[in-house]
Amino acid sequence: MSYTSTMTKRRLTDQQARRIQAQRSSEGNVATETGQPGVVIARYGKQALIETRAGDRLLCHLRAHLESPVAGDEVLWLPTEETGVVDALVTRRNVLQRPDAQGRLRPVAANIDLMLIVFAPEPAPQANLIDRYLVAAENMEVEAALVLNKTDLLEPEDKLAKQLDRYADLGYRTLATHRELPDATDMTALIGQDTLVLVGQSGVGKSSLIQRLLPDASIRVGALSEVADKGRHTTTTAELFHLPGGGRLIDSPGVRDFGLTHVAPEAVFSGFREFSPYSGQCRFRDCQHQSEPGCALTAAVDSGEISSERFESYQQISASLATT
Ligand SMILES: Nc1nc2c(ncn2[C@@H]2O[C@H](COP(=O)(O)OP(=O)(O)O)[C@@H](O)[C@H]2O)c(=O)[nH]1
Ligand SMILES: [Mg+2]
Ligand SMILES: [Zn+2]
Repeated sequence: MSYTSTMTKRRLTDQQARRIQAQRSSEGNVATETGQPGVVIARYGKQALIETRAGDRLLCHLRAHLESPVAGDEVLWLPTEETGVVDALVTRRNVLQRPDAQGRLRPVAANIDLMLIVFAPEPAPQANLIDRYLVAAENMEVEAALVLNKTDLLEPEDKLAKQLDRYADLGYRTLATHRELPDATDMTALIGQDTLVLVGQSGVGKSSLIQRLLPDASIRVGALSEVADKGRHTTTTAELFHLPGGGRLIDSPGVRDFGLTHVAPEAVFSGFREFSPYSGQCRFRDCQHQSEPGCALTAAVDSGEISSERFESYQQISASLATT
């Protein structure tokens, strides 16, 4: 039987991926030779919860040596006697990665349209965390938007509201919200039909935001009801949710720190989008943008074209790369 045969190539070439896309778009024509298309809802250890094209959910095993699938990944799976097995990973458009406790880079979520960076008055934002996420987003070539959450806890004249405005001035979409607001249309307008990943410090309200957008309690319980040993996995895995109006949200697990050890210094520069007009404008080609004469960036800070907060943030992130 075809489903017992193993594919020689686990990872699909772009051409194969396009073929699968084509097959998916032509009604009812499932690729029997290469398995059936599915999307990863969440990965739990050596298994992945897959949603089939028919909308069924299936906890699948993973073929050995298969690159680790994560929430948002497109896969091909094959039925087995008990459940199924993920046989191949469709080439990703992009992948959000971050280092684990041992400093190894791990995929978190794939095929993202928009990164929603959530911050709140409580817990107070870590220095530079928003900018580190923005660097990651710019380098993934994924649009980023900022959500100031828990505005019910905002003090009058709170500097976080001004910070949000500063990001809006840079051209990022922004939103201020909290969980008691009766209507979430501004959130749903932001999401549209896209696949979003929510990132931010643990405790800023990412999971609560998603719950607010999901009307049905049974969806809320979500994938975890189908997996044994829930406690251990809730804190370590990302999970994909479908919204009633279309659009998909990926909740990413809490992280204490989002290190950017895996990016090149030039990538940090290009992660600060307002710096691009000054690229290559410094007197010295190898300018470190610290206190060199003729530095175009420091001149732009002095003239107010670049905010000193962002410039400081850039310097701190750059310095953190140098020491790791
Ligand atoms: N005051 C206030 N608390 C909130 C709000 N949203 C969530 N919380 C609380 O913040 C805590 C962390 O929320 P959670 O959604 O688990 O955060 P996550 O770690 O980012 O997923 C919980 O105790 C929530 O009840 C909000 O809009 N206002
Ligand atoms: Mg959470
Ligand atoms: Zn410079």
